[in-house]
This record gives sequence, C-alpha cells and structure tokens, in this order.
Amino acid sequence: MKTILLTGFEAFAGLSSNPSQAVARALNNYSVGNVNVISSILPVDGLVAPKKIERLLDKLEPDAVLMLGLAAGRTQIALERVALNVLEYRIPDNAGVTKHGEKVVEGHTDALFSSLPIGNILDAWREARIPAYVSDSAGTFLCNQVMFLARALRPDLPAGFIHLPADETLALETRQAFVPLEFQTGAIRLAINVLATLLET
Ligand code: PCA
Repeated sequence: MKTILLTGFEAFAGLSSNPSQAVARALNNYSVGNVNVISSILPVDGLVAPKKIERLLDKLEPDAVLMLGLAAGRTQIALERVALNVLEYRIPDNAGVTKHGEKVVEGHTDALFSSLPIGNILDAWREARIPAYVSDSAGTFLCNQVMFLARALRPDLPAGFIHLPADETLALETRQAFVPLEFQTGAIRLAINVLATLLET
C-alpha cells in the first residue's frame, strides 16, 4: 500500500471556514488502486505548521504529498508551479505573527519547483471539464511556506500545492467568486487519481 499525504489548512484571516480543510477531510481515507490518502489539517501558524509537517513526514513516510490551501479572490483552482524561500506575511498568522523577508529554510536554494505531475493533472482536469490553471506564485504566506518546506525536506517525493478558490460557504459571507465545494472535492479526487497512477508505475 502506498500513501499520499493530503493537507488542508484551518480557517484564517477572520474567515469562518477554509475549503481546503473541508476537501482534505472529505478525502481522508480515500483509496484508489494500491494508494491510500491520509489527510491532516495544518494550523495557519508559521511556527507550528512546519513542525507538524515534519512530524507527519516522519510518522507516515508518505510516497507523495499534496497540499491544499485557500486563495480567496482567485476564480479557479490553481496548481502551484513554484515555492519561494521567503516569508513575507502581509497579514498576521493565527498566532498574530508577521514575517518580513525571512527565509523558509535558512541557507537553502531560493526557489523549489513542484514535483507533482502538473501537466498530467491539468490534462485530466481539462478532459473532465474542470477549469483550472498553473499559477506561478503561491504567495509568500503559509501556503508557499509549507510547499517549500515539503519540497526541501523530501526532495525525491512528488510534492506540491494546489490553491482553491472560495466555496459557497465563504461566498455566502462575503460577495466573491466561488467554486462549489463538491466540485472542488471532485477536482482534487481526480488529481489524486493521477498521482496514484504515477505512484503505481
Ligand atoms: N491559504 C493561505 C494560508 C492558509 C490558506 O489556506 C495562503 O495562501 O498562504
């Protein structure tokens, strides 16, 4: 049996929920072929989230890592191509901490690319009529941080990040573009299927 670690984030920035948490929870224990998904929810805390990732990687020894987070305001699902070795929090994390220009991993390279099969996932989504795109910036907040960290800690694993738009729960609170949670969950399930195929070949 192979394991995909799937992470989501808890709510942040004063919002009541985070679709990445709901999607990750919905797909906990999802299995396809010889591959099983284990989900975990990360705190939006620049000190605690990295420690939790390290613990999960050590404990689960996953064969791939797929990380999810919210990018409210974006209109489609976005596969992140690259993580930067920089922390520039424009809003405080949930512990009230801001960062300005620090490194994610001191002494490491400036940027790390996603090692997910981005092209294959995008193709599968297109075929399933799921609108999505490749983003060239995961930002400089927690999502970029955990993506960089996972790539730095396990350079040989397929690992990367997908940003999700708001879902209907958030759109009912603030007027913004949204993609229904069911649809988002289906998209991530499909991405996992693609990743599982890669792990099995
Ligand atoms: N989105 C934030 C952090 C947590 C989340 O879901 C980000 O894009 O960095």
